[in-house]
Amino acid sequence: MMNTIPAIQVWPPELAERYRAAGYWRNETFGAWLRERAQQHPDRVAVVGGDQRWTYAELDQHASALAAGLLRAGLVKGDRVLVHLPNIPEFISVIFALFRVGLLPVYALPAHRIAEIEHFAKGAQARAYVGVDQHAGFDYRPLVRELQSRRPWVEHVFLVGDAQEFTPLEQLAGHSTGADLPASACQGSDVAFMQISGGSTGLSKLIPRTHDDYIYTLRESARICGLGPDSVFLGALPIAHNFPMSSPGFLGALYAGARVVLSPSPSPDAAFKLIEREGVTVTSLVPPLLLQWLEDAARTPHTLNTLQVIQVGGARLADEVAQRVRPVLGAEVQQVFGMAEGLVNYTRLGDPDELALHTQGRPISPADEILILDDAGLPVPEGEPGHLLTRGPYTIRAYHDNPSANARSFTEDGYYRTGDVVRMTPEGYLIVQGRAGDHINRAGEKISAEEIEDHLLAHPGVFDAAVVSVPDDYLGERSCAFIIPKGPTPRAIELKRWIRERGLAEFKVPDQVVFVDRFAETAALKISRKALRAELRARLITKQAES
Ligand code: AMP
Ligand code: DBH
Repeated sequence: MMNTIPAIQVWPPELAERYRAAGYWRNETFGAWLRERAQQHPDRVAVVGGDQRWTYAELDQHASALAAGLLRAGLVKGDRVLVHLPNIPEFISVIFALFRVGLLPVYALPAHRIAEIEHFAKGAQARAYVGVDQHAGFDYRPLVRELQSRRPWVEHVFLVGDAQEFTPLEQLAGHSTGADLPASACQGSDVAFMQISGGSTGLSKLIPRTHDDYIYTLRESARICGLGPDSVFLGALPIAHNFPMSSPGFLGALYAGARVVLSPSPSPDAAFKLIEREGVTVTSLVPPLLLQWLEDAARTPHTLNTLQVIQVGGARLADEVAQRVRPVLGAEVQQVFGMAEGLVNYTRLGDPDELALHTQGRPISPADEILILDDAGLPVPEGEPGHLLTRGPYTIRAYHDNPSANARSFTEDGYYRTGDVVRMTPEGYLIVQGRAGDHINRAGEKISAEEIEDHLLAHPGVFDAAVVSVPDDYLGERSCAFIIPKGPTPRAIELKRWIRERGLAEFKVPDQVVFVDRFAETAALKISRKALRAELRARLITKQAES
């Protein structure tokens, strides 16, 4: 079993030196800063979730005890651990336990199913899995059994709740306090964890982030978003997502010494109660959720007047919706345009409406380098739309162990091709126009057309398949699968069930299925899938407009 991270392409030494000299990278580590906070303000509440309420000292102790248990179980520094947890306090104690001893979390979303989990287990060569027995009506234990039978190197399984034949997480922490462990086994330049990409082409890719680069974004994000000891951050979206994790998210909130409140669901029902009870000041939402919140806020019995900032990101926020935030929720809207690969843009608090409501913000760092290029790779004239490329002190230089994706996604001089089409205002703010790639941004969840097509093609009744995005009033975009049947036409519902049974996350099930006899000539002529998808999408949108 390999337990070191294969060399990743990192920042060139002269750039790394510059980022250190500028004070962006401070050789801080997750394990160490949590310990510092716990020493500075041990009795301040750090995390609230379910019926648990932990102070900073308690969070630090939980993390240490779990860390000791993980080492005792035989895991060693550098091992990767799948973290497949919903919004519960254990999410936070587990990842700090892993950080403390140099084990690397690989974050999966609660919505992920066996197909995705197996893919991450393989890509990261994960030796352990941490999850829950059940959540939101889904029993994860059969998934874990299947995982171990397919990927036997996932030797260790720790579960919150009724663990059955697996190890209860509680037991892992039960034996020792971990008080003898050092605060951190790492240095700032080490990889701390792996995030997952939304998977714009093919399957999700693993994104290695270092302590130095991620902590830099936390520190700056907390500052830009005005977080301090009195802030109360609500984790409403699944906190494994990069946005509620780090922009500034629950990690930025903890870094700033604030309180983190975890909601089991982002629905207004669950969230509004917590906002009132805990005096929540800031939260992050995707646009469709914001719509729901705006709708429900009008008739909720709960008081929401502690809310100061509502951050919205993950997908384009319509200007008209942005405008309704202050009158309805009494809070300032802050647009966030980011990506797990790195670059994050914010509108700044107090920005004039022209920027706050109509742009997706500007980069965190003066060292973020932005290129906006035309199809030929030349800079567009000022203010014109083009492909966004970026590099900087917290944007990765390569995906984990994935040479072909790296060749596609990075230029020779280290720029990341975001796949987004943007234009820049004279103030240096970005407006997201759309994207060049073929993924579907379904309420902030990115779905790869290619991945779903591959699964559809495996169905015996499918001759060919093309998956496209369609504008949707509520979701922003929904997915539509065009299918050329083979033999008798299968029913749409059967193809949807097929996708579910292949063990894919529910959000990847096509929202709409359209059967066609053939694709246009372009496909027969072997013009790219991209052109085909564009053509089908245009046809569908025209039809939608006519009906
Ligand atoms: P992911 O690959 O899952 O990290 O998603 C990152 C992508 O989400 C970006 O490259 C954009 O395409 C999209 N995105 C994130 N925030 C916004 C936003 N505020 N407006 C429009 N698109 C966004
Ligand atoms: O969509 C995203 O991935 C995203 C959105 C806002 C993100 O990763 C982030 C902020 O950090």
